[in-house]
Amino acid sequence: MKSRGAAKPFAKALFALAKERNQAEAVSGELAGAAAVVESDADLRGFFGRPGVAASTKRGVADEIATRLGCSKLTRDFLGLVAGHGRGAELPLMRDAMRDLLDADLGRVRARVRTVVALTDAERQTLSARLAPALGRVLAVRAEPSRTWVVRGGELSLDQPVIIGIINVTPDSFSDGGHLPTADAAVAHAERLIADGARLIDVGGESTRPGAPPVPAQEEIARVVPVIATLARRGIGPVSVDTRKADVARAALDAGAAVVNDVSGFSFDPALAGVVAEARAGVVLMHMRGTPATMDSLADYRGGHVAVEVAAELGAIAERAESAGISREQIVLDPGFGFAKTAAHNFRLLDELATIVALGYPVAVGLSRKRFLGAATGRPVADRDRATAVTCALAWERGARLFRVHDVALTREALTLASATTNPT
Ligand code: PMM
Repeated sequence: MKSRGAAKPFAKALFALAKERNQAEAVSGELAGAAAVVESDADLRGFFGRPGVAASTKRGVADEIATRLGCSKLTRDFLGLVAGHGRGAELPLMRDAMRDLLDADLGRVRARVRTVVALTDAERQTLSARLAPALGRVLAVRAEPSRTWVVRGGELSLDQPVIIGIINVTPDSFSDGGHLPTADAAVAHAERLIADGARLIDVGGESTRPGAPPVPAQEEIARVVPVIATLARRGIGPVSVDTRKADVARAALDAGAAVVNDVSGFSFDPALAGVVAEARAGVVLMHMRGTPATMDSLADYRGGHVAVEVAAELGAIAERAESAGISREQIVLDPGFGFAKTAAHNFRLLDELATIVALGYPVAVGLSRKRFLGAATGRPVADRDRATAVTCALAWERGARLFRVHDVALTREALTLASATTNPT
């Protein structure tokens, strides 16, 4: 059983802890505090430090606590590992293990748990000092996840999954190019997506499939603006424009768009950040490397640590966006499934999505009908909506809040189940 009531004081304790960042006492207080929340028994505060309690018992209690608090499997594993050790080893162990969690390498966490107890006090202190800021950040995100996303003219609640329905007005898009040949067909499709449960409509006029040729800005504007203007006039939306170009974004925002979705993470057109800042639009900043023409050759991540490298690059992108005058509340990050990633990278990135979520911004995922889903299921592109729905549910469990998909109805069903499981009433 998970208790919503229990999560509140736990979140508060974590938030207080995160504020103090470097304070070791607070770290041990977090574990003890969590125990007290669950059992309402002051004795449990000392539980994890008490000698004579078997490590397996401590691990069992930690797992129970984490389960009741609705923690992810990653966090449950982490608490279990930490809880199995005595008080002396607990703090440096926790911090060190947290760093490896950031690296999303549980194998290394386990190995370190076995060796870190042998470190000297000085070594532990050095490690702790180095790891404390990262730990603080992770805990702060868990304590106070973003609950809303500020878009132009309003905000979207993130308490429930946000499904972004895809409208590609391109002759050659990756999975659905050419099926909406007129603006009227695109608008009718958008109406259907909203009826199916989409809370944002993403209109794109340039294909980003691997090797796709670039589209001139005027051509892209001619494709997307009539659709966006009609949607705005008829109150269908809110609408996002999927573009890398400042001129296209400006025209789309003028026509009524509320969000800019940039697959290049502001790396294609240096003027785009200023356009978003000035319009106070929401923005989705996606990770990729190179361009659609070159990205496949850039799928190289040191030691296969794709989530860590993507998180580092996305973190830098978000920082640049904030320096350009875009507020944190306007930003959503997207790890860019299928962009400069092999099938193996995509699956690992999905499994380790918590590493991206730990950056502290709401996370969107674009899994819909992508090649790596076909690689695992053997299904052709037209038959990957079930795979999309399943992977969206897995992404929700790992902290994603926004889901860009073609088949809204099917994904909505999967996400309704996923969110009912992690947010029981
Ligand atoms: N994928 C595509 C296009 N735009 N935008 C975001 N934010 N995330 C994505 O993963 C993404 C995107 C390519 O897929 P499509 O051609 O099927 O639209």
